[in-house]
Parts: sequence; C-alpha cells; structure tokens
Amino acid sequence: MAAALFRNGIRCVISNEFIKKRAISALCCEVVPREQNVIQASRELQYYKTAWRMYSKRNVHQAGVLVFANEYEESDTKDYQEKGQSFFWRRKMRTLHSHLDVNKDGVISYDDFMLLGERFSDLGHLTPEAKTEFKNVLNEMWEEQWGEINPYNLICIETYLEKMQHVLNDPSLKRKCHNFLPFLFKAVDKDQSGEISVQEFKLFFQCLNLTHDDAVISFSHIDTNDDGKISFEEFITLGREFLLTEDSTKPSKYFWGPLVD
Ligand SMILES: [Ca+2]
Ligand SMILES: [Ca+2]
Repeated sequence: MAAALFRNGIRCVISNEFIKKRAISALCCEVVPREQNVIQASRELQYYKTAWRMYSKRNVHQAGVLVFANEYEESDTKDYQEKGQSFFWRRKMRTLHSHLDVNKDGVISYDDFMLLGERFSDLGHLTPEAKTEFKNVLNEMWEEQWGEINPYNLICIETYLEKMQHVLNDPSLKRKCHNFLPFLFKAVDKDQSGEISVQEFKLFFQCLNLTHDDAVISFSHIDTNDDGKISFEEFITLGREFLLTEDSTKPSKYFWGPLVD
C-alpha cells in the first residue's frame, strides 16, 4: 500500500481533498490493513505534503531534506557492514565523477562544481533567488564533502570514491546527500509545470554532454509509473537511490546516463 501511495507522486498531493480521499481509499483497499502500514502511509503522506508545500514556496532545499528525512533509518540500524564496495556502485560513482569533472581534466574542482551549477541554473532559467539558494547549497555541499574552497582542492577519482563511500556509511551524511536534487528538478522543469517532460530531460542530458537517445532511455526508466512525465517524487527517489543503492537491478542506475566502464 505504501508503494502504491508513493507511485501516486507528489504532484497529486497538492490538494488536501485528494490526500484525504487517497488515504481513505488506499487504506480501505488493503485486505487487512495492519496498524504499522497505516502509520507508515500517513507518515509518508505527511512528508510529501510538507515537502511539496515547501517546494512550492521555493524553499527547495528544505523540501528535499524532508522527503527522505526518515527513510533508510531502518537499514542503517540493521546493517553495519561497510557499504560501497561493490563494483556496480563504484561504477556509478565513477560515472558521476566524470559528469562533475566538467572540464574533463580528471579531477573535480570547485570551479567544475560551480560551472555545472551555472549550466543547470541557466537550463531552467531559475529566478535569481532560486539561483542563489542553489549556489549556497552547492557551496555547503562542497565544504561539507571536500573542505576548503580553493583552487588547489582537487578531487581525483580515488578521493571521490572514498568520500562517497563515507557518505554511504554515515547516516547523517546519507540523509543530506540528495539536497541538490530538488534544485536540479526545478532547473530541468523548464516550464515549471511540476513535472519533467522528455524534451526537458533531453536538455538536462545535453548539459551533461549526453545524447538525446541517452536521455530517452534514462527517461523511460525514471518514469516508473509510465505516465510520460517524471514527477518530483520519481526524480528525487531515483536520483537519491542512484547514490545509495548497490542493487544493480534498480532502474535508478540510468539516472545519470550510461555508466562508464
Ligand atoms: Ca575538472
Ligand atoms: Ca511518471
């Protein structure tokens, strides 16, 4: 049931009336609704409701933080084995490193980071306020993950893998690792309709120097409910999962285009 509510997407959660109806019908359709499921469902609805409200108020950063504020807690407490050792996950991180290394000199610098931020901002014609907020988040992310902002702070692939593995194994960092995604969504959603069309997604991939064909393939996987649009919820869920899962069967592996070898 919880998964069914998830699939409905955050856009549907705009209307309070809809939420009530949806919650009631979802709960009634369950053959034997267990108390735990009910609590979980109402908690999820509350998160999406609050997240969307904040997102709508341009508090994009807080929206992203909220969406997954309580997710992955269980797995954190259950599984203490060090994560991030699989070839698959490391391949995904190498793919992301290659996108973040905008000038392709083999290392990510603060300039690369800002340049990519600029590209995404221009892509969606973000308002000056949203652009500043996005830049602040990128700055915070840089300082938190890579330390000092200076031209000599260069992140090679080995350092990147090591740091991302640290994120994967640190619950507090893990909770924040997707903070940039709501901004990215807002930037990619050029017409600000609240959903990403395949045309908008092609432009996003263009920013990453990927082809339109790559975009179409990734789009089809990220659009998990096959409605021809990528919702806020689909985008954040899969974008975050790309960073965190070691399960190679998940469609989130397509989020950043073809994986590097
Ligand atoms: Ca670079
Ligand atoms: Ca969709």
